[in-house]
Amino acid sequence: MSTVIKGVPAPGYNPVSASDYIPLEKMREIQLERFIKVVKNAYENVPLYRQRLDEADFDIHSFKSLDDVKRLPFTVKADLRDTYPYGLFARPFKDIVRLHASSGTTGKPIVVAYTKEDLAVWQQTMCRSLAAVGMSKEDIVQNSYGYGLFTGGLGAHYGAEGLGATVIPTSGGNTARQLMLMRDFGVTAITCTPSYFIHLIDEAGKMGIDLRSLPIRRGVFGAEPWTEGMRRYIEEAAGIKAFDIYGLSEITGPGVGCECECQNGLHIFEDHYYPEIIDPETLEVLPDGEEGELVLTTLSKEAIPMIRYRTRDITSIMTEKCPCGRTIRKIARIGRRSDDMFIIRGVNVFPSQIETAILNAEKCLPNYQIVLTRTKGLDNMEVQIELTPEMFSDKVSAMEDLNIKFSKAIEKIINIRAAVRLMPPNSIPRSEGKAKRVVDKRELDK
Ligand code: DLL
Repeated sequence: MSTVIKGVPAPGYNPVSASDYIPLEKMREIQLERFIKVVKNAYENVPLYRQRLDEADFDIHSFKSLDDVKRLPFTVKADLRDTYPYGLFARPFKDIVRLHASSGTTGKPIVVAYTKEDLAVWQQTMCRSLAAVGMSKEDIVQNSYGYGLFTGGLGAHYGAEGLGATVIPTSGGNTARQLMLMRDFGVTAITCTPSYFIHLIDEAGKMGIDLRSLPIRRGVFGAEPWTEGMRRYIEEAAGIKAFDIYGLSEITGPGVGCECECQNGLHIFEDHYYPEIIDPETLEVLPDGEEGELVLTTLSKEAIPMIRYRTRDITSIMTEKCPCGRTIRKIARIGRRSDDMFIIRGVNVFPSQIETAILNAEKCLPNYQIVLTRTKGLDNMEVQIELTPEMFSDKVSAMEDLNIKFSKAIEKIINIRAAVRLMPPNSIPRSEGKAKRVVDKRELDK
């Protein structure tokens, strides 16, 4: 499905990006036209949507402008779980060519499906993502997102291939081998989770490989929240430019949005994904610039249309024009999910706040874990921070000073004192995919 508008030039940019420059009014027309089609598809082919739309008294013939979107009911993750595995499919299996699944923390995974056309759109938005960060067919891309049911591996793979780049499908894991290949194959760009790249930096140091001396220039990191502090660390330690890419299985996978070379906000590929920001309490749509929960509608997905899907990801739609010239809107970096938040002694805390505090306080690796326990009904939070060998000292007073420094930095941001435990190098478990930042033992302890 090509949305390239003839006559809209994108000089100097990869032709795959032409849809990123569609004039605003034209884009709204495309969105409305596709929105109506998607709702029709959902109504006609998915019993749950038919029931919801009838309950909401939504008559498709009354869908005349994007303002009418507000009248559509929301979809939530539980809808996918409740209709497990195939209840939201709008196409028969003869038209479906791939399934992916996202494992939740509890119970059954959610299942997502794609027609051939859906895969073509996904590849296109991934191509546009990689082109936006300056990648091209000249690149040799190491794809260390996990291959399999997770959408990261195949999503990035086909995107890079579509761009004409050379893909090395390493998947996650076997870190020493990854580093050997990166060096020997002259890798110029990597795609993986930011936490896995931190691990690669760490291991490279141990193997005596200086990433800054290798040809690698770009990294496209996503699938989990990461901070500006982490970006600074990665860019300095590896001598690359680090870019943020966003997506979720329910909507397609990676490539719903991606940063451009300006590294300030992620452009949403608005011709395929319609973004809204809502107040998660009142469910009111918020104006651009205000922070709230991101709600996404797939504008071209055939196999599973998603109407006003509540992502739980907290961000805002940015109001300023991007200097890169793209007309598609941007969202601010997603630092947190509404369900990531934990409450400790009445205070709402997000792991990204702890990460910012740690990285502001000291030049250390962003390897940390937050352990929550409950003793006699009282919640305790311990922030375990891994030290680098250089930070480690056998002087007790030096370690105490460091502990106080971290503790104060955390208190400054979240307003409560946290117990800090300094951990020896390599003691916090590494992940090949998404890092586990919070270990909540409160249910177990009571
Ligand atoms: O993580 C898809 C993906 C793969 C995105 C590779 C980017 C790169 P899920 O496993 O379904 O899909 O997880 C989706 O991960 O709702 C966010 O909470 C979080 N997430 C994804 N990208 C980012 C990001 C993939 N750049 C969930 N920043 C989403 C913050 C992110 N959180």
